[in-house]
Amino acid sequence: MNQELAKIFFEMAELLEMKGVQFKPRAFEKAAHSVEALDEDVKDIYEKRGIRALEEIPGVGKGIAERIEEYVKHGQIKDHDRLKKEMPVDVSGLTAIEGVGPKIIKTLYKKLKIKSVKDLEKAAKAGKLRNLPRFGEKLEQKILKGVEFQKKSAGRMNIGEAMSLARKIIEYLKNIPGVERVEAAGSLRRWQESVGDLDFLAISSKPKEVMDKFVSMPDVESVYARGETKSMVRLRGGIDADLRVLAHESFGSALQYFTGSKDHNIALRKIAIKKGYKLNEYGLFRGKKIIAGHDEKEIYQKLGLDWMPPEMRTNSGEIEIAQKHKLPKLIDHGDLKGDLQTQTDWSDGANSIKEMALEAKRLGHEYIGITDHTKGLAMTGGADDKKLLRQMAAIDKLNKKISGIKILKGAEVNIGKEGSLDISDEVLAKLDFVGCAIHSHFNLSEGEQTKRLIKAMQNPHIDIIFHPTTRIPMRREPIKLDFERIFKVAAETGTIMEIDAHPWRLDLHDELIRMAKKFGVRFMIDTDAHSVAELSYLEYGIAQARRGWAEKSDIINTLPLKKLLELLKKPKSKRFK
Ligand code: DGT
Ligand code: CA
Ligand code: CA
Ligand code: ZN
Repeated sequence: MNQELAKIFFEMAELLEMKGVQFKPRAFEKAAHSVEALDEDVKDIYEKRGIRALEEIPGVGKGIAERIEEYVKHGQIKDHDRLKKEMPVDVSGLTAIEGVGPKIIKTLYKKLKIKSVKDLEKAAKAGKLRNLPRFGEKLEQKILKGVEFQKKSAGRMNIGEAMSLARKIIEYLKNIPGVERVEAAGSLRRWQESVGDLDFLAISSKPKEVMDKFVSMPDVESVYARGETKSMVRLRGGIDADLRVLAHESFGSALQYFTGSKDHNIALRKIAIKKGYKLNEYGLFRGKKIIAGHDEKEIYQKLGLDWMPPEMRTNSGEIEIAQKHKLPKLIDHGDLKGDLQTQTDWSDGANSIKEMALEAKRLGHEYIGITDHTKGLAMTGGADDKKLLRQMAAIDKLNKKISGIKILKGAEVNIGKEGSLDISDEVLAKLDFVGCAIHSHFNLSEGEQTKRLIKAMQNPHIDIIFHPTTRIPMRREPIKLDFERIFKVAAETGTIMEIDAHPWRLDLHDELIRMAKKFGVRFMIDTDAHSVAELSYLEYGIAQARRGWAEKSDIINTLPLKKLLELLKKPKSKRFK
């Protein structure tokens, strides 16, 4: 229920914003972020522990808790319905398009009765947008580009959403009597940033029962096919899922086959053929005799390869180095010692510094870096020099009170159009570490954009570039950058590149991580959390790093606190030499 509810709250925030209501939109947005990232379902929280427990969710006050209660009880929220009646538009669809916000949606609806992305595309193609107040041809083109970009990823689901959905289904399947094992395969097991459908594999002594239960899960919207050993369903979340029940002796080969990628499988099959074998989802065969199938590792070994993590299986060189037994040892889940990009209620986060620190401690971190926005990002209430100094004093105080976690003083300094920073060097010098990021002027030319970022990297106080390409998966294209130059300068100046782990960032992403590593660039994996719940997102960044073949030593926040501080003390150009 969390995802549904988060979607409603996001929509209410946008609808209230359109009406020009103050403050409330931010409250709904914060609650949406918080609910979206919760482990426990709000329905369970409410049914087990009542409305009081709902109020304890960060970013959820009394008013919002009552609406959650209303939704659990009645499946709808009256205020939401009322808002929708006034403005019956597909808010989440429209706002997902780059350049389209609440104000624009309002104008589009009032002037042209545009309700959906389809309506919008039609109007833009007909040149009807440019004449609207404050629109113009440039915005019309931008919107059209946004629509096209989104079409490319239509029908796919973000990894964060897909993973939490899949985990729930796996738990459900594991609890069915007779089920011995359940695994997710496909793009999800490879931690690809977007997922087309979910592929589940199971071993069970009672396949029929598993199929019955699978097709009648509460999440199922419709059933495409129900067979003895294979079923396919449509889930309410808007994605399809397959389940196959297998015998022990072919589970490994099925897991290998259905994990893919397809290109990786085709390359493997060629190797098998060369050796005189046959490879398919039922096993590796010599003639009619099965020589491997029970275990995935065995398949690779019999083909003369080392086993490799699913994240690497893209047929982009991994097979060749597995044949030479030279696979890298990838950074692993559990290797990180802390999180160095987090926002608090000092800017646009939902929680206090203390709450964030205590949650980081609970997660087993040694340190947490607080990096609130700066004044260039005015809508977040970002800090100027003075406010940042006050925050630093507050963190010093907290560090004296709290044990078991070190709070590091940082900032997410805003990069201006020409690469200027909005905090003075004097104050930057006082922070434990400094990140900076681009949040505006996304449409500059490659030359201008590259120059802009290089200028920021050349500042001796800037330790790290946060979400370097500013892209948003399935929503916003990356800014144009000359990555060879960027990574060269990053390596020369000792500027760290972030792997932003937030599932709606993943920036740098796999391919760029692999490229940057070749230049000797170092990385940090951070959550970009804006609430305590989002501090759990590190795993998505680790997965991207693994997809980018990064090793533990490439990632700065695998260092324990003491080593990290020693590193940060050195002048940045000498850190990695
Ligand atoms: P998705 O669902 O689009 O995010 O991507 P996948 O990789 O999960 O693809 P899916 O669900 O169509 O199929 C799961 C796996 O099954 C795929 O990764 C590799 C394997 N597979 C599917 N079709 C073929 C095929 O035509 N040839 C080979 N060799 N393998 C295939
Ligand atoms: Ca799939
Ligand atoms: Ca599939
Ligand atoms: Zn923020």
